[in-house]
Amino acid sequence: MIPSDNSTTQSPSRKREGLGVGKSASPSQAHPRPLPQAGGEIRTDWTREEIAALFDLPFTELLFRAAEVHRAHHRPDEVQLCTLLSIKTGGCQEDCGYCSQSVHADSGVEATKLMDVREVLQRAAQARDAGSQRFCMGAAWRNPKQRDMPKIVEIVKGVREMGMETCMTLGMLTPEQAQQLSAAGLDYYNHNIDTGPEYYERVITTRNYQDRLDTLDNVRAAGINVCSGGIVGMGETRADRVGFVHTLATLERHPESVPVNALVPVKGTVLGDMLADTPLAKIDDIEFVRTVALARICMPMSMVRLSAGRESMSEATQALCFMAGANSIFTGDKLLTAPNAGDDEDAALLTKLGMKSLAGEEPMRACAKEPAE
Ligand code: SAM
Ligand code: DTB
Ligand code: SF4
Repeated sequence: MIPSDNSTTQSPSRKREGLGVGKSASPSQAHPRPLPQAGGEIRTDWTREEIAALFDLPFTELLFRAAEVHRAHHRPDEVQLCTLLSIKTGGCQEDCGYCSQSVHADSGVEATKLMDVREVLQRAAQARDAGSQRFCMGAAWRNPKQRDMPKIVEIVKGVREMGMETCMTLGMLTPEQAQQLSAAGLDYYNHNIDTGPEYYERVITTRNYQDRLDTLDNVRAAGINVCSGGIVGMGETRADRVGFVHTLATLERHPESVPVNALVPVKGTVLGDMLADTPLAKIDDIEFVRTVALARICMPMSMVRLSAGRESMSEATQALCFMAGANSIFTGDKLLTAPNAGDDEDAALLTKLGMKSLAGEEPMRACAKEPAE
């Protein structure tokens, strides 16, 4: 059981050679230009140059600034615990180069139908009893069909009635579908921009960056909290990581949650196969922590979720991510199809670090409730 304080409860480019097995930029040695201050001020006018300059800071300085911003808005000893469930696995028509669930991948993941409502609710109850605060449900769809919506709505209502927060990730949404989910009481919608705009088309060809941003707009307009982040370690350069943070940090309102995934390289996927046995097979730990720190500095009030890839990260790297401002994780031994760290390991790590489960409300949501002056 995770330590908790419940006192206040709450074609991929089919051109594989084009996928950017490029160089990661190395941090520059000197910083002659003045660097932006990182005092926790909420801004949506970040420039790429400012973000790049922060990225290039000496690691210790970057970590210190991120930790300062973190403390201005969050309790540094608290971590939010979320649980993931794949409610419809595999057989997805999209060609995301990282994904085991794409029909274009030869990953051995079997396609299933949408799970029965009862089974989903049973799994949610188990997660709640294990200390999880939010139940995140994913479907391997390009977009939900209208015929799927009644069942999805029933699931959202059922999980909420159990006292858990709900999050869904179902692919692209029309404005009408977003409204339907909002009316059902959905708390969060996860839809990742995945990477910077320039690298995006090297990873996915069946939809474009603007499609992702349009869905985020539809979710926002429907009044659902936005969860949007991406994946580090897909062979992108540091400039692409700057573009990724820049896109999120310049949205009209920052996402309430920003998942930062480390690529889980899956055999049979374009990226898993392409990066295997190359120096880019695993993202450099320090570069990953830098990306987390940047997300924290540029989006001070958002929950930054240390997402996929934790099972292959050392305790020390995860601890650095928490120092850099990560304050949310997925618990349990499985993500959607890939393995996760597991409750026992997480409980041991959080105990070792003296961290506990988030007890209060998320800053961005608490802030949204304050009456306007
Ligand atoms: N089909 C929906 C969509 O793509 O929006 C929802 C499910 S999809 C699996 C959710 C997110 O998981 C993706 O946007 C991607 O960022 C992340 N993801 C998928 N496979 C991954 C992998 N192998 N490693 C890291 N993150 C991954
Ligand atoms: C997110 O950014 N990470 C989660 C969640 N949103 C849905 C998904 C991670 C998937 C990892 C690969 C898998 O399990 O297949
Ligand atoms: Fe489909 Fe989502 Fe996987 Fe892309 S990431 S192939 S949209 S399930």
